[in-house]
Amino acid sequence: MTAHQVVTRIDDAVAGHYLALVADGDEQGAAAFVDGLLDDGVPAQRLIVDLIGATQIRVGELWAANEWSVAREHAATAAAERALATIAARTPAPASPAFPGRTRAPATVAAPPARGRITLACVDGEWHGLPARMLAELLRLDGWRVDYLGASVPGRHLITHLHQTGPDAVALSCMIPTRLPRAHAAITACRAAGVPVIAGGRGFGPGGRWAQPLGAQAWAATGEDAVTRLATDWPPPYVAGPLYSPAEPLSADEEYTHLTRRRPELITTSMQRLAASYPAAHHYDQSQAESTAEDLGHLVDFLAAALYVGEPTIFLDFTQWTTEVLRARDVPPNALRAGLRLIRDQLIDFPSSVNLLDTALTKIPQP
Ligand code: B12
Repeated sequence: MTAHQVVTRIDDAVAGHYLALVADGDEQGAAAFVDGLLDDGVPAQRLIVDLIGATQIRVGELWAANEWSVAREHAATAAAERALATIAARTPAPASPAFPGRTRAPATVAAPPARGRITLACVDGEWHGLPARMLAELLRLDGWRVDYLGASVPGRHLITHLHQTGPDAVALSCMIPTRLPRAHAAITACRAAGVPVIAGGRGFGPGGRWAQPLGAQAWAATGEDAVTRLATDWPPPYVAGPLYSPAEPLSADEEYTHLTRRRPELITTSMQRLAASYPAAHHYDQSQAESTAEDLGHLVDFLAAALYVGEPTIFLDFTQWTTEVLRARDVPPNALRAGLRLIRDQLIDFPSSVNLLDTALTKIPQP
């Protein structure tokens, strides 16, 4: 594709060219390409959703299939962030009070009326910052003043920020269900501070099924849905009553607490016993041992989240996905099986945990 070809929509050639740029970690190239597409008249929203977002999902598939290293994924994500920043720089900003009439950037899009102020944050421990950044730009384009707080925002800092800025809404992003307990705490605190919460991100489950039980007043599947919801149906009606009322109210609460408290010990003991049940681990180098310990940590975290929400699929989907990720890296299913058994053996007095671990074990393919 040459620079002077005029592009009006995002087709395979455009997507392929952009993927090649981010695959090469070419931040400048990705930014310049997006800049050119804006010049051609492709709407910023389409670039954010159909180009940057769709490519990021493809990046994830390439990483999961072991075609890309984590470093290459990080470089691609950095290039995507630069591309988003380019779009932001081309978006009209409010006039600066110090220089009335001067905007911070040349206005290439007609400024929509201001809708209000919104705080956007990723839940504590949630490092998937890009989807939230995409949402921030979509909301900005729709006329919101967005305070984007970024990845992993501790709940107490979020609340301090709310008191300082008095927003009309909080948008809370959670991409992995292991962060749901923290999301629950943050939502509860935001509501106590009198600010309604819209939740989003795939961590809230299919159809956002855990958003409302955890107290969020609204949920949206995509950034564009969130824009519509906030523009047409906000603030949501006040609903009194308990914030958490799932069908099975925190039935495994005690097990969850135990798991989270004993997390370090569960991992250390599993690592000490691993070679006895999975002999290949005898020859692990430092980095293999570290990533195994990290994987065990994820297993414990997903197990804990499944217990917290009372939803087995959180754990079972993760073990299925991990089986595939390990397979792509030539790690046989027996390694995962050994890890699950080692955790199980330490939780023998905890029936919900044992039940979940046993179910996961039956689903791992036999050698
Ligand atoms: C890039 C990436 C990473 C990067 C993140 C870099 C960054 N700065 O963002 C890194 C390497 C850090 C990472 C780490 C991990 N990741 Co990751 N990651 C991804 C990946 C490939 C892309 C995420 C992304 O940007 N998607 C693009 C956007 C467009 O996706 P989207 O969901 O459609 O976004 C929209 C909505 O979610 C919504 N939305 C998002 N937030 C909000 C908020 C509100 C309020 C609203 C209304 C809407 C909304 O709007 C967005 C725009 O339309 C996804 C796979 C995927 N398919 O998404 C996995 C994925 C999210 N990761 C996953 C996992 C498991 C992990 C790790 C645990 C992996 C590991 N073993 O180490 C760690 C956990 C880190 C942590 N604690 O946060 C899983 C989560 C599984 C699950 N749901 O159970 C996924 C889904 C991969 C998979 N299984 O297929 N990851």
